[in-house]
Amino acid sequence: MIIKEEVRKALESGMPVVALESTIIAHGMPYPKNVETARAVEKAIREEGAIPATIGIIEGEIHVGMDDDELEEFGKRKGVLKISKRDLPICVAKKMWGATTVSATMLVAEMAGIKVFVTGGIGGVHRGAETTFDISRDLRELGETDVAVVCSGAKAILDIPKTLEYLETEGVTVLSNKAKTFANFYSLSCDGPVDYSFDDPKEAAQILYEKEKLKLKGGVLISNPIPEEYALPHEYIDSYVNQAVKECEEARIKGKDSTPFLLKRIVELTGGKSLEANIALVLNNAHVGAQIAKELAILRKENNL
Ligand code: PSU
Ligand code: MN
Repeated sequence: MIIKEEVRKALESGMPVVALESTIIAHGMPYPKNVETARAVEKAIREEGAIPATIGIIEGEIHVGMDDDELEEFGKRKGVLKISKRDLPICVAKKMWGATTVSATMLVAEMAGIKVFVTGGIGGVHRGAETTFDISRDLRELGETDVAVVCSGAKAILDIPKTLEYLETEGVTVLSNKAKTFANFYSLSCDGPVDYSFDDPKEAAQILYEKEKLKLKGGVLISNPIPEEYALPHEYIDSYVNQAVKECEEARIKGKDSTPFLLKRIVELTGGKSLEANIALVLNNAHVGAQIAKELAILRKENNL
């Protein structure tokens, strides 16, 4: 594992570090918006006083923290693999390029000692999972790996109530930032309630800190709704999501290819509106995630954890 100097120093001195995934760059957004977003997200984290660490695999080497050229390469290179937990050893052995999903990024973040990770939306239970069994590895990883994931809920292409049920089965603590409902990715509508909401990043950090002290295995999901001015009306986006899901089935696109197909198709159907929303929510998550990482770093330092 190659930890970028700046990230290593920050970790050693107990400064706040925020992990970022590379699948959203390589498979979640089109070039060049993907690279612009990756850079803007890193900048947002720095503005809050934390250090960003984008995670990905370059020629079989796991990188924690990337420079601008590496981000660019993840954004435009052809044939970058989409890496979930099961793909990690293969990508390393074959010395290939791999973009890490939420599950693989969580694993690497935990290995590196990073406590907070920011993304757009996690993977979850797919619509029709009762027949396809398509449930993202992300949910199991949240059950097992000690990293807090700040996101705008699960991606809108999924079955949100079933995703929430699965998170409960996995024992994942779900916290919602200033909202009583689970964030609904592109929109502000409600597909499910969240039991606990917080108003201040300190509150969220306190919960992460207590969880660590109790040595409870597994992640915490921090749900952060899209800023109101960027939210898309639910009826508007849902019709396109449904159309894309239908097209995905008709084209017999399955497994790991379905999420990239759906996101791309929804960008086309909305004339780019979904992409703008996706970028806005990730950036907002970066600010909130960095604030929580900062508060957590203070608590850990004060208590010599
Ligand atoms: N969030 C986004 N865009 C993305 C993803 C998340 O805004 O592209 C990626 C994450 O890497 C997540 C993956 O882990 O989609 C889920 O893929 P799957 O449904 O195949 O598990
Ligand atoms: Mn899947």
